[in-house]
Amino acid sequence: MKRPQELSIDPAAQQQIHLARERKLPLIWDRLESQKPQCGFGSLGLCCRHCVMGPCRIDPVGHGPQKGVCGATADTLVARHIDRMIAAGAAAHSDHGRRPALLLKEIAQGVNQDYQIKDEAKLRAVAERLGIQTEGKDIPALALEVAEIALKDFGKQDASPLQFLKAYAPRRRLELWQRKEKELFEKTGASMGIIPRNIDREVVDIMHRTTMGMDHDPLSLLVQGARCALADGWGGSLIATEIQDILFGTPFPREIYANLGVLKEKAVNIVVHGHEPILSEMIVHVALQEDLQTLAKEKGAAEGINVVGLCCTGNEILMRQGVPVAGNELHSELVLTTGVVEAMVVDVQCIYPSLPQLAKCFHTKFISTSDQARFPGGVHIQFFEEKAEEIARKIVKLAIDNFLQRDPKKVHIPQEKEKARVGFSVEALLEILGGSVKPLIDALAHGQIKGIAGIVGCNNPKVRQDFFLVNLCRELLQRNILVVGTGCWAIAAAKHGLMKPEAAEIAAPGVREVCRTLNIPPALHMGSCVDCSRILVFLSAVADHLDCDIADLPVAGSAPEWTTEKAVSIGTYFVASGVPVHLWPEPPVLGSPAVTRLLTQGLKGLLGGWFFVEEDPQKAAQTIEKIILERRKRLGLA
Ligand code: XCC
Ligand code: SF4
Repeated sequence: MKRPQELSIDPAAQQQIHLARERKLPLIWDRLESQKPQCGFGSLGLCCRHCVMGPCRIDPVGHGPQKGVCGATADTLVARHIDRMIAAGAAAHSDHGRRPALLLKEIAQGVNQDYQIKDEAKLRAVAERLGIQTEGKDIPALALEVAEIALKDFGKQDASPLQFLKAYAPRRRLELWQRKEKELFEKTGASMGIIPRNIDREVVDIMHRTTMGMDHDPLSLLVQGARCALADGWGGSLIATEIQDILFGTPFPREIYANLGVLKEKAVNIVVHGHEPILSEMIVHVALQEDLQTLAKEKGAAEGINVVGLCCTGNEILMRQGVPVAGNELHSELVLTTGVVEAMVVDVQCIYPSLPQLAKCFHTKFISTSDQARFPGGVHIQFFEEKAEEIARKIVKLAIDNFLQRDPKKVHIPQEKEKARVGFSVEALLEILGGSVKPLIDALAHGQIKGIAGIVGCNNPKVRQDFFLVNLCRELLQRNILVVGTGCWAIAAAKHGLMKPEAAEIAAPGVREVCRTLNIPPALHMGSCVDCSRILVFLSAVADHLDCDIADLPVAGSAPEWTTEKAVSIGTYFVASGVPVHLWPEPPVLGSPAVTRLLTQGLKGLLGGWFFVEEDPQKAAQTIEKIILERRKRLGLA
């Protein structure tokens, strides 16, 4: 059995793992052990269950079958599988984006009274960007038009590009996608589209084309994969970010605390976990209401109610409300083992189904709220946007009532918490830079900053928690590469002190100087996973300013502890937008050398980005540096 220190570099996690073992509470790492050895066919992408002539598998070493019952080859199996991962990931982000779009429409029409539009300036900016005539129109009228364009991007039936993509992608990139569509047709005689038409349709297209007896060509499968991923990045995720900003406010820099130490022994602790901010914003709001705070104190919680976040729901309220974040994905079980969580309230995505059982070992109420995410063993309180405040109050009251059930003998809160400066939306970055990207471009041009790397994505129990996320970041900073990012990386960076302005000390002199001058940390928190769209929008601003393509910029990305299908979609839309992307662990594609070659080399000529796999943070940083230096050279920079 591995020691806690081998499972996580986070001292708070180590303590809780140790504690859980003493009390014989099963954790995610134990279940990973119990799955070993994991299926070799699955790991290589060489199995298929798309029809009941199967399940089929293909022998990677050539002794067993080389074709599925229908005749599908390894190349088909692997490409189809990666496509379905992209479709699932894009579906998750985009279905999330649909909710704020619908809510915006309901607010505009006066159907929903529980929410208001908080950021009118952002609404105007988005409307203008979408080409809406804004003059003389009031807020509800503008909101309705923006919501309708967003919803149309989910459902329009013509083949024109998504309106959000057209309004936000850089000029040169749009031209490149169009040119490449033509080139593909000239070369192959087959029509292959890169530019997404309708967010839902690109997901459906993949589900259709990957059924038995449809698309068997790895190239055409991967091109559709790219199109679907682009519908996520420049569509569903972007819509989520932009409309959430309109509804709840665009993030601006603020100080917060991160790690399990944000839990309070003398307060009613409510952990909100998942991805969508619609419910959690309301929980934060009602938890501040006088009568509920008083009620909590009457029950003996001297410090009232303490709402803390986890994962991306955590990131959303962290960025906008300054709510402390208890941890990233691998903290989601550990937070329960502190024994002080009165309620864990979840919405959608990345919520381990093990949580309700674990909650039962304590007094904790595990409360699911989404019609799309039910958890046997937990409590379900159905959330409806139009009754948001009432439902949020009910949830908070339940947590307060539960305070008296807490067992003091089971309480252990680690002391660890770190200060972090977060909230770097594109708007915030532009303000810091004085209104334009030019100062940043100058710093890049003079070599003060060599390049920019985005680190995104999850924790994965196959990787020592936060080890790769943190060390890759350090390695890049030491190479004068500025780091931005989202998701569980961002929480890791906050927990480990990389988001304090003082962390600039560990960076090489150029980045250090820039951070000191601007009073920013060297690792910039840009939000939740759907907020990877903020990185796209920022790259777009830089590319348009230079009148070049994203593929010309000295930038690269990484998802070094990735877990979910959503991460595959994110990686793919960065690649399809011209950004090379590092991955660890390796994706299940190695069973097809042809598909592997396409992903690691072939896509470069087509889309400007490509994937590479590397197990070691230092080596990954070296490769990213090399890519950045090559791109600088091509741009004519020293
Ligand atoms: Fe989920 Fe977004 Fe991954 Fe974390 S980083 S494990 S997706 S919470 Ni997106
Ligand atoms: Fe097997 Fe082909 Fe059916 Fe897949 S689609 S399960 S490879 S027969």
